[in-house]
Amino acid sequence: MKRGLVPGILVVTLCAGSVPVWGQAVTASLKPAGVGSSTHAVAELAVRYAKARPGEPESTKGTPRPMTKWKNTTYDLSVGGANVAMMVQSSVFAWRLIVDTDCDGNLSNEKALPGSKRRASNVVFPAFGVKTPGGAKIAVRAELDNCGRLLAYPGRMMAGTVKLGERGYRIFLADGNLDGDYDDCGTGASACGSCDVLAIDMNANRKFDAAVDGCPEAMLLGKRVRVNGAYYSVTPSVDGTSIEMAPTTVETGTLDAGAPCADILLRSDNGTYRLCGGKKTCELPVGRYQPVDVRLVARDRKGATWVLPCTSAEKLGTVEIKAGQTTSLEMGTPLVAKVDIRPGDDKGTLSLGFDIYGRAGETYAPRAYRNGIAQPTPRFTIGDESGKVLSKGDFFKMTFG
Ligand SMILES: [Ca+2]
Ligand SMILES: [Ca+2]
Ligand SMILES: [Ca+2]
Repeated sequence: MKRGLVPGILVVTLCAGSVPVWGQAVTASLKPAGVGSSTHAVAELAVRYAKARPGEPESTKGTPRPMTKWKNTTYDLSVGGANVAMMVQSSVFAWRLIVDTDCDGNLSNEKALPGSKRRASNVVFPAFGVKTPGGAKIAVRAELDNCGRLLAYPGRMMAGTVKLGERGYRIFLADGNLDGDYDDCGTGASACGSCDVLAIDMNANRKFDAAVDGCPEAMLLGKRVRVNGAYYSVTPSVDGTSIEMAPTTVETGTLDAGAPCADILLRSDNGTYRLCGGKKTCELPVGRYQPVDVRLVARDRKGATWVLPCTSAEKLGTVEIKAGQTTSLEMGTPLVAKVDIRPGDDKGTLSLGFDIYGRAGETYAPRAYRNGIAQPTPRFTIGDESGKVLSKGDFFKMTFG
């Protein structure tokens, strides 16, 4: 950016591919806040799975006596560098969670936390604090899903209001990797639960939208964030009690996704961005990005929206955005459907696999969604030379013989 002065007038001249800097750095104070339904989108980015421990639950010292007809499962969760043993005791309509909150390897000195469940949702346990051998106290909460997996989330967040220009924005930080610190930045390759989480309600509707002006409102913590078109560097304090946001100059380039209707979430240490809303291109700060959530979106003649989710975007690799240049992302249509036939698990059976591949070899689900409703999976019919049908089925069953 170049600035030049003429009498009485500030002239701001922009080079191609850069964004101007306005305003001063601001620091917002953050205070602990509970996790509720309105902040669930933030918690989801911090989800981790506790590992079910093979073998008998009695291998944990001080295990409460198994309750008659109750199932006992022991899990291990890494919190602040310590291994925390957790036990779920469950019957048909009741659940208890016992956590080694003081990391002494003994569950007999712990209180059982009652779980609650609404219809088909997860069993939710109250938040609890883990005191690590290093002295940190880390808030955690856990949920048990319908497959018996124990999910762990931060038990609290840090919340406040940051003033950017004339507007105040609600802002949240979560200790996404449960290590007691709030300044762990992610990269393009970071997965949920491996670093910390930042959320900003950019459109002030008290919800965390999937995208506002090409940015998700809840994201893995990066070094930068774009809020309503302006870029800021982001520096949380280690203890999460404050966050500094400084307007910053950013060189930008263009991503061209080729497919006119792709919906792509792109992650990097520059922050997280989203190409969506029928746009073919978007502006991004210079850097390397990982496409992490990809969908193809199309409308039919009746105006219905069809979505085909990508099940593996690995083949897309990473995308480098260079200043003032356009980078093409080869992906999407034309799609190729492939059936692979292998011997089945049982003798005399064959297993049929069905996959849809995009231009870069990325894989799409064999099930599309029309206006948000899952459509039937593809079916197959096998006939002999005379046209007699020998077998038919759908690709979810995948085996015949
Ligand atoms: Ca204990
Ligand atoms: Ca952390
Ligand atoms: Ca919002």
